[in-house]
Amino acid sequence: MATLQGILADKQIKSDAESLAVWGKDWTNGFPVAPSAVVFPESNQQVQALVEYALAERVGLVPSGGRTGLSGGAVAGNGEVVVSFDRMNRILDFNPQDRLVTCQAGVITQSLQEYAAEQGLYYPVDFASAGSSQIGGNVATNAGGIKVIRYGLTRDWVAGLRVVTGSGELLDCNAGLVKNATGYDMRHLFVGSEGTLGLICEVDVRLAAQPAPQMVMVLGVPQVVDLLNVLAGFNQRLTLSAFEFFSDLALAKVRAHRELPAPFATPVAYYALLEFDEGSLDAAGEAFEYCVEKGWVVDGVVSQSQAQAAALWQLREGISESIAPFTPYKNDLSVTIQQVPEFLADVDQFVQDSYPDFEVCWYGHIGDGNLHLNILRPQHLSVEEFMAKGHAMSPKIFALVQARRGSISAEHGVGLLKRDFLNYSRSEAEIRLMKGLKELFDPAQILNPGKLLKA
Ligand code: S2G
Ligand code: ZN
Repeated sequence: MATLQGILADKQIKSDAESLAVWGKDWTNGFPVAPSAVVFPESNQQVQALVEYALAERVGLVPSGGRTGLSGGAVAGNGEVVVSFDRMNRILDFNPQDRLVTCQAGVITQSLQEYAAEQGLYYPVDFASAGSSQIGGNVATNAGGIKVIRYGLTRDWVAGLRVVTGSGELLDCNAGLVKNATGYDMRHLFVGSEGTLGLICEVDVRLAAQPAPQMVMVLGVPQVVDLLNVLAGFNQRLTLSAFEFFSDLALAKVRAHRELPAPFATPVAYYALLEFDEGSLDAAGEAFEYCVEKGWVVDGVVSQSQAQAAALWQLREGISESIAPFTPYKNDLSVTIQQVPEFLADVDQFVQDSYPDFEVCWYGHIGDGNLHLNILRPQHLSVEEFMAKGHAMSPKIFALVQARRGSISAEHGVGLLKRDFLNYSRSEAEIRLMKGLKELFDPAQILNPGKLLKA
């Protein structure tokens, strides 16, 4: 019989109750947590040996990075072995000519951002959990965040991967090449696969040139439909690095939680947060005047320093943490940009009609069509009662998404939370083909079993 002790040192294996509870979950609530062990490999070869062990013992493996996931993608609820990449956290190489940095999967996103800056370059994927998330998990979920409208998603910066498949093979995908026309690009199969096709061990990350110093503007937008008019008004005049939005309720929660001042005095239903190069300040001023003349914007503020830019960003990036005490029922939806206003109004109306006592907290990356719908738990409902109502609500919201050919999970992944609703965004044919790929890359179904696809 194979044993974990035969593969790893004792310090690399944990099975005490506290460790199982900590490493057996992510930021998602409501799913059972019951791994059989947590292991901390230190090399690609040890990851391969763990797959051999799992095949021999017929036990599932759940890959675990920063454990910041929001769809239950890193939850181990059925005796699986959690494979944590915490000890595979080194930057292995940097190549200035190719602007390539090779990271082990456990490198913290913020550490990569800082390393890039030290080399005079820039890693442009950023989001609130960057201080905890790991690059391997970012690749496994194709993490998006707040700079997507200018720099794209994680996928756009992955130049190569070393991945161990469910058969124990170590694949070296693309090796950092810019051009490589030699058949199917396996790299892009693993990006967004949520650990179900392979265990990501190393990532070749391409870096960008450092941007100019950025400025932040927060605008008051009374009508949700005008958010997209404001986006168009600014896009016509300058290049935006970010275009985020949040509702007055979201702002109220962040201000209360972090004791922050309002961006300006005028009360308004929606806020847009924009970021741009400081050299575009005049163009931004013209866009602002144009939007005010059109009646789309009623007030605004622009950062006068990097400190104030960071303070304004807190109003957006602090939302998730500030509403967490209300155990929100989360949805992470996307439609094409031009559909956003009508879609948002449709969902808002549905929730108000069906659940008038629910507070709806809207925020997100509206510049790329991604809306975070967080419904706050009323005090009179228990978490279980509220989650049950949320699950009952989801199919109706997903039907509104489906009608617009949108996504029921824009950036947080499918995991366990959205698995049973995949058909609202993917066709039967696509789901069948995804299951075929799963059988090809993980024939024994040991990799993150039950996630993303129903067995
Ligand atoms: C955001 C963070 C997670 C959430 O703030 O953009 O992706 O939905 C989210 O609270
Ligand atoms: Zn987001």
